[in-house]
Amino acid sequence: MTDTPERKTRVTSSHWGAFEVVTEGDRIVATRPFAPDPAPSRIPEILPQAVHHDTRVTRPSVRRGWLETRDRSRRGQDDFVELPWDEALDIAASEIDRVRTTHGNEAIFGGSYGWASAGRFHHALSQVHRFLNCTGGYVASFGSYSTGCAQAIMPHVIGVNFLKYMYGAQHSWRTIAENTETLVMFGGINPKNSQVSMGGVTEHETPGWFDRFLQDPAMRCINIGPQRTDAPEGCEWIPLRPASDTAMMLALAYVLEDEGLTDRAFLDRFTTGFDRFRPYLMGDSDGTPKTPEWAAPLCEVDPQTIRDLARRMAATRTMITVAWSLQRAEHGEQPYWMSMVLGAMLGQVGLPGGGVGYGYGAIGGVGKSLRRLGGMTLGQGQNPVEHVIPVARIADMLLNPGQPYDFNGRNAPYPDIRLVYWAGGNPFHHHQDLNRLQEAWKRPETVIVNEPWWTATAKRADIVFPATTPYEREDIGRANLDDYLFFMPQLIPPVGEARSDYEIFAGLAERLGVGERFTEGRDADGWLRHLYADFREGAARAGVEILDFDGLRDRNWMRLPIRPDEDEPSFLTRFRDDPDAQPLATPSGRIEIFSETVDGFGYDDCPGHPVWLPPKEWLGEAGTDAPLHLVSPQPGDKLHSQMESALADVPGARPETLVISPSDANARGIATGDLVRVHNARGACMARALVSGDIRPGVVALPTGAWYGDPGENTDPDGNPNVLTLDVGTSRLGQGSSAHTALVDVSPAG
Ligand SMILES: Nc1nc2c(c(=O)[nH]1)N[C@H]1C(S)=C(S)[C@@H](COP(=O)(O)OP(=O)(O)OC[C@H]3O[C@@H](n4cnc5c(=O)[nH]c(N)nc54)[C@H](O)[C@@H]3O)O[C@H]1N2
Ligand SMILES: Nc1nc2c(c(=O)[nH]1)N[C@H]1C(S)=C(S)[C@@H](COP(=O)(O)OP(=O)(O)OC[C@H]3O[C@@H](n4cnc5c(=O)[nH]c(N)nc54)[C@H](O)[C@@H]3O)O[C@H]1N2
Ligand SMILES: [Mo]
Repeated sequence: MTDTPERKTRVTSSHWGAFEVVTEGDRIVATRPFAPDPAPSRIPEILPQAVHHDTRVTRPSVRRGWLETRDRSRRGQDDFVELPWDEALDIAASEIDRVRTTHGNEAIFGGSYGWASAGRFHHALSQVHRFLNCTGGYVASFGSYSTGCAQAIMPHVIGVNFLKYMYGAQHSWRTIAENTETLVMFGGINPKNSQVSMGGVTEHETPGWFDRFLQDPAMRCINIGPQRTDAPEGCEWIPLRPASDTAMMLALAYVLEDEGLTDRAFLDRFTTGFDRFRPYLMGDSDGTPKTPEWAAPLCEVDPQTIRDLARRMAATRTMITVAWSLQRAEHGEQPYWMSMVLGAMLGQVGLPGGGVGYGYGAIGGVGKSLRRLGGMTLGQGQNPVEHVIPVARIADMLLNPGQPYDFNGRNAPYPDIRLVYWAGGNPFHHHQDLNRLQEAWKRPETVIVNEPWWTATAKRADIVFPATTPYEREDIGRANLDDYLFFMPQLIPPVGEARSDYEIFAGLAERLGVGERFTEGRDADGWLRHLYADFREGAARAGVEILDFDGLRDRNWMRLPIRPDEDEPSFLTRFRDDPDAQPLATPSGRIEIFSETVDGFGYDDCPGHPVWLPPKEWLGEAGTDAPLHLVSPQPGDKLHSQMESALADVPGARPETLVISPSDANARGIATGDLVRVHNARGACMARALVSGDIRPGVVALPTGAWYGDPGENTDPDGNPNVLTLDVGTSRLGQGSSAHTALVDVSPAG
């Protein structure tokens, strides 16, 4: 008898969209595009290799030094002892119990940031937070590496939760296509980044919309930033020094004011504080008028270009868009606030196709016009511990227990963390200044990680539980910014002894005496049906009929009829229609050009109105030891560090590619394909050079996503830019990540 494994093709969903998966018996052998997607991502092509890669964690593993002597110093350099599940769960549960009884739950950090995988129930972050809440709570984290700074500053300016604004109140692509004449994109809009979206993006629309914009003779699309490739081919490009956008925006504002192009009526009716800002803009308060000639040496954009652009912006329907990257830098609050001030001065906020928008292109869902359906979220319960740190301040917290820090008007001491639990993220890829994090990581007594792969973080943990990938368990795929619904079938059995995060936490909860509280008596299937029934009821109330659970399981996926024929007016449109009846939720009820609240915090790094503040590291102050500005954008071929081990196997793929301008490359004798060393005082990594005229001289770009080499290695071999980046908060207000603030040099290697 010959054993031919059965071949099956099924659809699943992921952060980068839906795709077909071909299995043969226990193995994933291929993936294929999902037919309804007009521009499918190629990210899943590497999946078969990644899922079965020998870097999978296959058994519960405990670090030898920790097991034997509770050593803290050798994280990342030690070997691991594999243990049976019961034994490993016993050890982890008694350690959690020891820490919470000895030091209280304030000594447990469960902020556990990361993208994990798509799927509503097996969402690792919800699982770890729910579990820790059941055990008495944990120190949590606020915001994200993506938009933490914007989430802190923008409510002061427009009185709304930033994410709500971005996902619910911005113009749709269609509105832009029909109305916008000038699209001014600070940091570009990159279809490469809109390949992904939290929880999934099924129809990738961004490239299609740009095809339409670029064919429209009445529309101009202008990318302002260090790289031409940040916007689709065919867009205009104004090369600009990184971190100088606020200077450019101020100069645009100056031209409007100087030439009588400011919309005074709009400012009077819909904003507050222009009178406090104007003296700074015109130079009355500091003797420096923010003219194009003032801005030119800062941003290295010709004054005439700035004047022409300001005039065109005032004369046409103009939409300003700002990439998230601009606030992922020191003083990232300023370009965000200033862009809204500029939009207000143009008087087009709330008009179709006018005003200001954030994060178009950052992820696939921004600009999709859809009716919202709530639900299908696993309840996380209540966290009895109140302390929440800004997410990107993790190393500061571990290094400075008990030390006070500022955050958005609050001053509090950092908690004293003894135990770190991480599930669904990879801080040794995502955090800044990894050599510093490596030092901070020696502080906690215990680090527990759930991970499918031996990532740089798993290697630096004390207890590692092997987690399944979404292909090894059943789930429901559904994202708020998407109009599809998926049953995500279990495609293969768990690799090795992997268990879902849910099973892992259920095992720990039981040992800690809160099993029933965590599971509520349901198994995974019970939870899926429970969450789905809730969602289906909510959808029915909203007039949307969907298949029942078993129907969806049979059909694998369905499209949801939630695309409206016409866009609903956003809150800014309603505000514009009647600012007295529909005020903003700011203290003044209006757009705050000057904020008494922010001013009252007394922060010199984020005063009461937007100002030009150079960051610690930028081209304006580059010395000879580090003369180049490093930007570290998102990788085009994957999501962050996910599936890194399989991608790294592709011949020539590692180290990562560093884009460098012809003049900077020539000055160093570097050609395309050469191995180079990228370095500064914080660290060094290898990279492979790509010499390109699409990047501004003085700037180099190295994408994020490589893992981080072993401790003791002088130079990271794979090209993780975070050995070079600066680990400081954006300001005392936002305390976001400053990943795009870094000066480096590049040298030929070998
Ligand atoms: N220099 C620089 N650094 C940056 C950025 C930058 O622009 N420049 N960007 C920052 C931003 S915006 C972000 S969002 C972060 C991203 O940083 P992360 O979100 O931490 O990156 P990922 O690689 O997506 O990490 C997710 C991890 O979860 C694991 N995982 C997947 N599914 C599951 C699961 O079901 N269970 C468990 N337990 N684990 C699972 C994956 O294997 C992976 O290791 O990086 C930040 N870092
Ligand atoms: N394929 C893929 N797509 C992704 C991700 C991924 O991992 N892979 N990650 C997703 C996540 S978590 C996020 S948060 C978003 C991030 O979305 P963004 O923040 O928009 O993306 P980045 O790639 O960090 O940066 C975009 C560009 O900003 C430019 N830039 C840097 N500094 C400056 C500056 O000071 N001024 C100007 N004008 N431009 C500047 C750089 O040239 C860079 O290429 O992307 C998402 N999309
Ligand atoms: Mo992000």
